[in-house]
Amino acid sequence: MKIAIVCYPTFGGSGVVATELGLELAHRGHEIHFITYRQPVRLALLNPNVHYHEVNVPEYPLFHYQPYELALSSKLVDMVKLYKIELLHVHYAIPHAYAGYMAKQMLKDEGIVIPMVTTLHGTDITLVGNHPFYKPAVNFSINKSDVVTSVSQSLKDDTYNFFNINKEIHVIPNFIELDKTRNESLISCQRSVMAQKEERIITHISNFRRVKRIPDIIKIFYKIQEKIPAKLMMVGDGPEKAKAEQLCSDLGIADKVIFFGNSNEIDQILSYSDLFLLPSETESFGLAALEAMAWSVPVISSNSGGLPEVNFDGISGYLSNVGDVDSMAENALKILTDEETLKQFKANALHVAKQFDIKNILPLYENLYVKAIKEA
Ligand code: GMT
Repeated sequence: MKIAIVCYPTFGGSGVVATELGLELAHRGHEIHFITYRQPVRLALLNPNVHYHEVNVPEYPLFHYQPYELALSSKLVDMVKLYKIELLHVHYAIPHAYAGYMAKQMLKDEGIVIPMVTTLHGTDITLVGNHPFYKPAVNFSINKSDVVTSVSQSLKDDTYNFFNINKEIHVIPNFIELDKTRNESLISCQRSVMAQKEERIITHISNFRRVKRIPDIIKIFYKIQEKIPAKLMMVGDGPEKAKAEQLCSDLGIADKVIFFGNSNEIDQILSYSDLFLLPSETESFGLAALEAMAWSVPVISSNSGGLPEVNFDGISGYLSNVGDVDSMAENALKILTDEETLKQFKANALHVAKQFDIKNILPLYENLYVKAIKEA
């Protein structure tokens, strides 16, 4: 199939999922066209089946806001015609589903019928999309999609609750590529640069937005390091980072916390981590938790949104109520203080992650694509 993938090219989960999906589809022989405003961070172009088309929005002083949707829908029309693309898969409703619908309409005028699959990722529904300023347009573009998927049952339920949706929503969970090679000597060498042998390494990765409850992470870590030697790896960047650095300094633990900023070394950092913290206010899925589990890292998380569908309580880690930092620290210590328990949780985390192997999930998308093209 010839498929156009529209996504955000940044470090965010929706862009990562879209990119990994496109790359795996390309490996399977499909022709994939990424259409977005910058090359996605995880996109390696060394594959003849992978194309990247940049959306340019010319600056014009008259426009207070540059019209990205307009440029995107025009680019979609042009690329569909040029490459004979058969299907659009848009990740994140805002504004991609909206722009995709406009492209479909323009193409229809020229006698070209193309189906559109929209994947809902979370913040497009739970945090941003149901704002009154966006809601009618988001509702409209979801209902006008030919196929709608969501990354968890929880997000599907939220979408039906917040919007007036007359379409079936297919739950297709996010996935992970498990065939990564572990280089044990490299791992132990990098680990020794970051921490002493006896220190447990605890990690958090996100875009440091408020929804991630960054201060909770610092508070949980503070309680952990009171009981056992430990280091905290904070990976990513965003609006809450400066405050988090200040909090570490106020608590006198700045020397035990490393702020990496945005990093392309996620796999390396996870490979030597002992525990992952994700106490978010909400997560439609929690891809970062799954990425950690794929590296055998147990997860301490909140129990909101789709997190219970990924992190299994008492198995791959523990879940607590949002904001209950005492319970999260207690659970972390339960895992970290005993070598055998840690070993068991690590094995469990990997075992659970295997359920989300891309090899199991990708055919679910392929089947929907085939059906959508047939029915278009
Ligand atoms: O979590 C973020 O801040 C980024 C956001 C995004 O749109 O990229 O992530 C959302 O989509 C991810 C991929 O499906 C999910 O794993 C995240 O849970 C979801 N974030 C939220 O729901 C807050």
